[in-house]
Amino acid sequence: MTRTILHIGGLMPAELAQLETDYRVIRLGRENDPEGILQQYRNDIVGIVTSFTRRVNRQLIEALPNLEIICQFGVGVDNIDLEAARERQIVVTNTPDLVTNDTADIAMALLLSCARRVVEGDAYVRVGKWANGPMPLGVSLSGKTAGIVGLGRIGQAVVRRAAAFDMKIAYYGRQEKPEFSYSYYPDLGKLAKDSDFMILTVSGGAETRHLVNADILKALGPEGYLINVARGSVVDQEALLVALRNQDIAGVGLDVFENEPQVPEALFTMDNVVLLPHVGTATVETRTKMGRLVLKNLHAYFSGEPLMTPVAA
Ligand code: 8YV
Repeated sequence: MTRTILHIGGLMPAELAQLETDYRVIRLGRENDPEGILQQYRNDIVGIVTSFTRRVNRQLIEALPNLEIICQFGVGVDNIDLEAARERQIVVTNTPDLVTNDTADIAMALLLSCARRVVEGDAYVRVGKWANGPMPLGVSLSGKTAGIVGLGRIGQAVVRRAAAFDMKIAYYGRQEKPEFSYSYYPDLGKLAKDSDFMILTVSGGAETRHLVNADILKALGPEGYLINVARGSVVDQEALLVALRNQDIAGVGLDVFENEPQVPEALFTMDNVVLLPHVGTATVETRTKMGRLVLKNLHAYFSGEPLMTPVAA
């Protein structure tokens, strides 16, 4: 029997083609009438493949009475209503570990871009400003404090990179991690105050929503930079715009936004801002591995084998 999988998001073309070889796949993004197609196949769909920008909410889960597994193409699962899945004993998988290094690289790219004005410098040369004189100076990374918010897998990978740039390391998290000797701050405001660069690598979701608010940004201060490779929801975006306008902080490097792919236009005209379109995992190698892991999880589940990377229920 060919099983029916609802594809909502994620996967590179080769893995999507493989999915279509192995299963009957409903590609929601290609349907003119997604509601109608869901209605038509609601009893057949046993699995969902999705990615961060696509919501798998309670309404969708409840509309699919035979849904058994949701496979996330990514590590963060804050787009999935885990509670609704748990109630129905629907299995959820994600793609941890694979995404760690590339995401940490993007954190460093943003860090360097902000501190050394890389993006601004590129534009400076291209528009011919250089001939009229040098551009404004940047700031050094070495000797500065990187304040990591969330010392999980990605946070630790950022730490390794920041340490190689001779930065001091401090971190905030729910709990101290005694296996690391970096300075632990149970108070985010204090970490912000002592950080030159505050780097967000914490998970998204209700628990971390607007963790970085106006007070935290004030504490970061006019010489502090904010780097976000976590989730847009972690930062109060309105408060961030105010802080940038008032020069309460020195600058910001963002790979993620509150309502992707919408980005507040106010950011487009600010110099002290570097913007990326959520590319933390956007390399051929990583996206391919993520897709293969999605396929492996699906295969394991339907073969009755242990899942590769289940999300804890
Ligand atoms: C996205 C991510 O899933 O891993 C995560 O949590 O945010 C990313 O890998 C990716 O952009 C695919 O949508």
